[in-house]
Amino acid sequence: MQTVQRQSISDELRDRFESAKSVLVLTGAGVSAESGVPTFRGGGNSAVWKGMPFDLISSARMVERDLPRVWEWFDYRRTLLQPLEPNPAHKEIARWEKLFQQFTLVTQNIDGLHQKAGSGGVIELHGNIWRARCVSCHARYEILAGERRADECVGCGDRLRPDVVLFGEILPRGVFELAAESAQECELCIVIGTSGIVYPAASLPEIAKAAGAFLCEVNSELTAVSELCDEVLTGKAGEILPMLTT
Ligand code: BV8
Repeated sequence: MQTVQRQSISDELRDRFESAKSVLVLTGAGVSAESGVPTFRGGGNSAVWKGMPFDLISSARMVERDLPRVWEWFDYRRTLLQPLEPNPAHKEIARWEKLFQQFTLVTQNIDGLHQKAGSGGVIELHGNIWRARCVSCHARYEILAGERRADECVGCGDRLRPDVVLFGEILPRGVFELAAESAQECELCIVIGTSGIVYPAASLPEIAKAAGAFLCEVNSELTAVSELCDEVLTGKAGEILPMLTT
């Protein structure tokens, strides 16, 4: 079935947005693009750093093989992120939190920009770049912008690693289950700025749809999720999302 791409909100979506009691929002790198955060895929090719594809440098294997190089990659991304601010898409989503009885925001992003925009209770599926964790006792440490980060755990002295979920690693206990529960219960699921390729995150729209939710996508291009959707809004998240409340 040909996916119909819209630039304006249908009456059906507006009605469902205004009447829904339980809403799930899933975001990916595209929601931070207008803040200046590079996405991983776009324009057909995927991010490469110093000759290494991102899903290799961001993998469990690399932590075992060369943790200092993994830190170099995440230190570089933190310096990029530090001056960046939330954009209208983040701010709009933060406003939605108060509009619904049950509102769940699930993100694949590790940039912390949803929280900076005022969103609370954000389910971070893949961790957060502003945290480190001990490889053996799993103690967590905040990394402050502009400050030198620690290498060792003050508790047990072992090495610290980025507190993010790398490829080949399972998600933190209970985090995906919490998101899947909300997907099962929501009446409206809005998928924003994700290519829908990375699992298990990409299974959340499938769970919501199978449970009878109205599935809507906001993305600047068609994705692996589009054909599953009841409504596909094509354009920039920062321009489209405010249309839902005006
Ligand atoms: C796991 C943190 C158990 C680190 C990340 C099933 C099938 C196939 C493969 C697998 C499978 N199950 C598991 C796998 C393996 C793997 C996987 O999914 N591989 C993919 C590549 C096929 N999954 C895993 O390894 C997961 N763990 O399954 O554990 C296990 C263990 C061992 C073996 C098997 C199973 C862990 C995955 C998490 C990895 N960590 N991030 C870091 O950031 O470096 S993933 C990272 O990449 C992000 O968090 C995000 O999830 C993903 C990037 O995707 P997006 O966010 O969608 O970004 P992308 O650039 O792709 O797209 C941006 C979109 O925005 C585009 O569509 C663009 O059009 C749009 N856009 C751009 N600008 C705008 C816009 N839209 C609107 N407005 C704009 N302005």
